[in-house]
Amino acid sequence: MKKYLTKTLFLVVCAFSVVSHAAEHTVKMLNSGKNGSMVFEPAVLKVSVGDTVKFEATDGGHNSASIPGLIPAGAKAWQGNLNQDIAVKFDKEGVYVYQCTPHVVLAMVGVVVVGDATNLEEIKQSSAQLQKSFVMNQDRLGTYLATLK
Ligand SMILES: [Cu+2]
Repeated sequence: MKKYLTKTLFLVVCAFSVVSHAAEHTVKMLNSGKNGSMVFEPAVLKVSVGDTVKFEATDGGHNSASIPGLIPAGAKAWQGNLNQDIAVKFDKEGVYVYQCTPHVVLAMVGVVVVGDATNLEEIKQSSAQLQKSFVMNQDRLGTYLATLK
């Protein structure tokens, strides 16, 4: 009897560890953060495939929107409204660069890495033009991308 119970308990523990729960992460949209003004925090976020990121309208006047050409091929784009939270589920691996539409010129951009940064080199090349358009914090996105391997 005791042996049976032990075995059952073992199987139950195994079953629980196999079920992986998709996590939910939060990114704040801020007028002023630890690393400057007009920032997403955390600006670089690593998640697993299937996770959800909630972009939180902590301060007003911001949104979160993916940037065409700066997400993995075939990945779903998103476009949040100003002053509103938006939850985005990430099903495709790779690097995603997103912006706050009214403040992209101030380099209010962020990076989500889903699984491995498989498209990092493409993202670095494709984002060069965008980085030139920043009138402030011109090295910000480059610094973010440099933290990835
Ligand atoms: Cu903004």
